[in-house]
Amino acid sequence: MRKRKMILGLALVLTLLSSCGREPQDAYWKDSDRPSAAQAAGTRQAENSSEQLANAGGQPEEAAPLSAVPSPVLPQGEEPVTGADRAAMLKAYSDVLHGFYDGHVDHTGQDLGYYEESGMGLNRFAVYDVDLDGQDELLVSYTTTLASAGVREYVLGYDAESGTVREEFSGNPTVIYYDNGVIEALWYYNRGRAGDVLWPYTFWRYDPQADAYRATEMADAWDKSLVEEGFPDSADKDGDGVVYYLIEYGDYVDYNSDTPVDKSGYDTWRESFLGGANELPVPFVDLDESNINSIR
Ligand SMILES: [Ca+2]
Ligand SMILES: [Ca+2]
Repeated sequence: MRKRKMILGLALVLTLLSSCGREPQDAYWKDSDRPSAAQAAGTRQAENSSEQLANAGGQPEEAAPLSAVPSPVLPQGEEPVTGADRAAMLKAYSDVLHGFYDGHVDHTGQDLGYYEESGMGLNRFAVYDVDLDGQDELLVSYTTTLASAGVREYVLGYDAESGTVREEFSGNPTVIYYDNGVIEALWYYNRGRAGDVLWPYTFWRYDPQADAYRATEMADAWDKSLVEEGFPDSADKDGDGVVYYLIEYGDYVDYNSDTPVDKSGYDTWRESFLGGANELPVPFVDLDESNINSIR
């Protein structure tokens, strides 16, 4: 009997040891895959889940380029949330935050997973009027999971009429918000030919009618020093060995058949989204009990 207990005990120890050293099946989020702070601050790029879908051969929503974004502007027929409605809004936001914090689920109840070793403190949120429509959104950045689909940043709005929280934007973290309704969202990976030139990204634009952001166009680059064969020298007018690919959201970059532009064309394109815009100082705080309670 004693011998059997010893064997059982040994088996338990071995099981614990092996599970300590084993990564979960769905773990493929690695720090090396993420843009560094310097990359994010320098070239300012990003990604979102629908892009992963596009890159994986899925069916992302159609690109919907919008004309110039008026700002700030309320969606037609909407009033700023004030008074009792604001209290209800903050209660709804608080409930959503508790979902992330306590249950590791997003506003729809989807389980995002939780990687304990990274600690809940890495997650952040803000209550802030990021789309400049006159009412505060709830922004949540959730990264403490090994499930790649669980690593997300959300902009959630509140519908006072139905008393519900709904999504205005979601993508992978490393998102830059501008004061003209534009979002710059870095892709999940930079595994093409852009190297250190830029981290591929997508521009989203706020649509006041929908009170939501829409993905519009994406930027990628080809650094000749990484891949020389087939490099489109004819497009590289300034001869610096770099050309840029500007494509519609949902499309794929085909380095062999797409027509690239040079730096000046890229700058003009970027200016068409960001000309005169400033980065918004979104006041993110740690996702913890005390900060969640402080919003109510
Ligand atoms: Ca707003
Ligand atoms: Ca060039």
